[in-house]
Amino acid sequence: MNQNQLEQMLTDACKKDISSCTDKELYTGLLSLVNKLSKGRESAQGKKKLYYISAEFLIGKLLSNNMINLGIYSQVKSILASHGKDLCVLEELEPEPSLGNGGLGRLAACFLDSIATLGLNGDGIGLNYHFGLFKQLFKDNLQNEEPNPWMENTSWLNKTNVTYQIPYRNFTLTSRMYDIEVTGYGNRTNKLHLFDVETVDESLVENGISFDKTDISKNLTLFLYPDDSDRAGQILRIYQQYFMVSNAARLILSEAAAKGSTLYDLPDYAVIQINDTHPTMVIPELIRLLTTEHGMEMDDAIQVVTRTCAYTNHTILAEALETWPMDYFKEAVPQLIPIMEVLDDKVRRKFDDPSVYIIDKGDRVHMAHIDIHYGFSVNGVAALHTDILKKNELNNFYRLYPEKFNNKTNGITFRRWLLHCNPQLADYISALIGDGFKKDAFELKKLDDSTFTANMKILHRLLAIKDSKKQELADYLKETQDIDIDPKSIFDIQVKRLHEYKRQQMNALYLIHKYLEIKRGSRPTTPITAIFGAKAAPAYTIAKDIIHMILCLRQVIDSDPDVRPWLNVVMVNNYNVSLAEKLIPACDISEQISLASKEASGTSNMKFMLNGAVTLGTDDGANVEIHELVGDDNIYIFGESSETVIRRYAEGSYCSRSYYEADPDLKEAVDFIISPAMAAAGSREHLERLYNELLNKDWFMTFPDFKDYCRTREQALSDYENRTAWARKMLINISKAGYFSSDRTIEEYNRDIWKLDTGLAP
Ligand code: 26V
Repeated sequence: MNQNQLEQMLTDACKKDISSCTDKELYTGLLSLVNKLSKGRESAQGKKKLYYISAEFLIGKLLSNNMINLGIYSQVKSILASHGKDLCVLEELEPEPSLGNGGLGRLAACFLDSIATLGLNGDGIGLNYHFGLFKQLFKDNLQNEEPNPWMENTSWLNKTNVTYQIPYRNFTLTSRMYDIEVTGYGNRTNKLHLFDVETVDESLVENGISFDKTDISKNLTLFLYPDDSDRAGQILRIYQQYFMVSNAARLILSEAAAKGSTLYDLPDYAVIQINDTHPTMVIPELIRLLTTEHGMEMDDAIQVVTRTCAYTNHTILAEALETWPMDYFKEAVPQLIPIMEVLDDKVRRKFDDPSVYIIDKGDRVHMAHIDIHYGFSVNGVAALHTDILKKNELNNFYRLYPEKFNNKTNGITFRRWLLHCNPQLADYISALIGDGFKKDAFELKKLDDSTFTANMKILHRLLAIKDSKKQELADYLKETQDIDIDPKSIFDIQVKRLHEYKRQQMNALYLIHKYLEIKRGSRPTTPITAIFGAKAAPAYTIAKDIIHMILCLRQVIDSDPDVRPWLNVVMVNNYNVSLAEKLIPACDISEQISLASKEASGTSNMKFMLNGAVTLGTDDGANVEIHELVGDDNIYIFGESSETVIRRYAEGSYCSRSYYEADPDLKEAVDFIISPAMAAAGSREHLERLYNELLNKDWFMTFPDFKDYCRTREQALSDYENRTAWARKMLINISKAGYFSSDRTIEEYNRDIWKLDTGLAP
C-alpha cells in the first residue's frame, strides 16, 4: 500500500480531513483503521490449533505495536507529521489495558505476538477484566489502590456473537466473547478471545477497589485477581477461573467439531497450553463436557484430554502453588467434584505416594497435580528453574513421568522491546548489521565482532543513544509525575512486582548504606539515580511496608542537600508496560537480585540486556543463561548459589540476627529503617513491622547476600567510569540477546509440544 492510499484510508476512518481532526479523533480513526487492516489479514485455520489459556494477558498499548507489525508505522508517522500531528502525542491517549500482574501476563502477550509472527495457528483465551489490575497511587508514602478503567467506546475489543451458558451451583451466567486482533510482524493475525458477562456492574466498586465480593453476576470480571485474603475473595477466584475455562472448553470443542473432529481425535485438532495453574479446571471441565454432553466414556475422555493439555509452571514458591479447599468447589462448581474424585482415585490406585495425590488429607485440591497427571507436558521457564522442578519441587512427579518434563526458557518480543521502545538503537543496529535481526534475532550475534566491539566511534554512538534515552525518560518523568532525575547520572533500575523474594528491600538497604557513606563524605564519581517501579498486592502487608520504606527513604534523601546531588532515589508511580517501555531503554544497571532459586525466569532481565543495560544479579532464573552467554566480564553476579540457598532452607538453620550482629554496615542500614529521620517521613508502625520482619525472619535471606551485593554494586559503579569499556559490555549484551527472542521460545514450544503445521499461508 502506498502512502497516498494509506492517507486516504486514514481520512476515511477519521471521516474528515486529517489536519482538522482533534488528537482524540485521530487516535480513534487510527484505531479503527488498524483494526480493519488487521482483520483483513486473518489467516487460514490449519487442522490443529493451539489455545493458550491464561488468566493474564498483559498486552500493553496496542496502537504503535500493531502498526509496526502491519508495516505501516513509519508511513503513518510521516503522514501525521505532514499534517502537523505527532504520533507520540496520540500514543499517550491510548489507555493501557492492565490485564496482568507482571511477568506471567506479559509473557503471554509476547507469546501471542510470536505465535502470529511465526505464522502459527493459535489463539489466546482469557477474561475481560473491566478494571484490570489496580492503578497505584502514593499518598503519605503509602500505596493506595484505585480502579483502572481501560475500555472506551472505541477500543480494541470486537464484540462477537459467541455466547455460552456457564453453570454454577445456584445460577447460570451468560457469557459473551470479545476478540482482540493479534497482529504478527509481517505475517498472520490471530485472536485473543476475552470472555465477559453482560451483567457485570462497574458501579459496584466503591472506596478504592472494594466491592461486594458475593454478587458474582455483577462482579465476576471487574478486577484481575481480586483480593483473595478472605474466603469470599478466594471463592470469587474459583468463579472466575471456571468461567474462563468453561468458555474455553466449549469454544475449543465447537471449533474442533466444526473442522470435522469426532472429539475422540481432539488432540489432532487442538492443543491447550495451561499457563500456570489458574486455567487448570479446563481439564475436569473438558472431561465433564465430553462425558455428559458428547456421550464419551470416562476413560476415553480422560485419555483424550490428557493428550490435549500441556502445563507451564511459573513458580516454585510454595505459597504461590494453588491449592483450593474442596468446599469451595462444592459451593461454586459442584459439577466438577465427581470428575476430580475420579481423577484423584485413579492416581491413588496407581501410586502409593500421598505427595502426588490430587486431593490431600485436608481435603484440598492441588491444581498443579491435576495438570501433571492429566497433561502430556510439564515445562519450566528457564534452565535452572526446570532443573529445580525436576530435582526438588516436583521431583516426585519427575520420577513418575520423566518424559513429560521439559524446559522452555522464556523470551520477549523484540518488536515491542526494541523496535518500538528504542527505535534509535534498532535503527543503529540496522545500520551496522542490516535488517535481518528483526526477523531472526540470532543475527544480533554479528555485533560481537571486533569490527564493532573495538570501534570507538561505534561505542561512542551507543553511549550517545543511551544518553538520549535517559534524557527522554527524564523529560517524561518530569512531565507526567513531576519527578526530577539527572540524565547525566547513572540510572540503576529495579522494576517488577513487589515481592520479598525479589528483594527490593536489599536494594533499599544498599541505598541506605550509600546514603550514610555519602553523608560521611564518600561521594560517588558520577551521581546515582536509583529507580524503583513496583506494585504490591493489596493484601500483602510486608510488600506494602517495603514500598513505604522506599518512599520514606526517597523523602529523607530528597530533603538532604548534602546527599541529594549525589544520590537520588525514585519510585515511579503506577509502574506498567508503558512505563517499562520508557524505563528499560534508559537503564545503565539492571537490578535482578532475587534470592537464588526463587525467580523462575524473569523477563525484564532480557529486555534490559537487549537495550544495552548491564545486569547486576544473582545466578537465578534466566540470569544464569544471560551469564553463560555474555561471560563473567559483561555481567555482575553476586550472592549465594541456588544450591546453598536450597540447602539452607532444608536445614532450617538460617538466623538473620547473626548476620546483623556480625556486619556493622548491615546493622547500621537495618537500624536506619526505624531511625527518627525515617519515622518523621512516614509511619513508625509500618517501618517497625518491616524492621522486625527482617531481624527476626528475613525469609528470603537478604542479609547473607548483603555484603557481596554492596561490593559488586560498587564494582559496577566504578567500572561505569570507563565509558568505552562499559559501552563494550553494553554491545556484548545486545549481541547475545537474540537467544531471548520469544520467537525462539515459541519455535521450541511448537517443536516439542504443540506440533502445529508451520508455513500456513499468511
Ligand atoms: C504468585 C503469588 C500469588 C500469591 C502470593 C504470592 C505469589 C508469589 C508469586 C506468584 C507468582 C505467580 C506466577 C508468576 O507470575 N510467575 C512469573 O512468571 C514469569 C514468566 O514465566 C517469570 O519470568 C517470573 O520469574 C515468575 O515469577
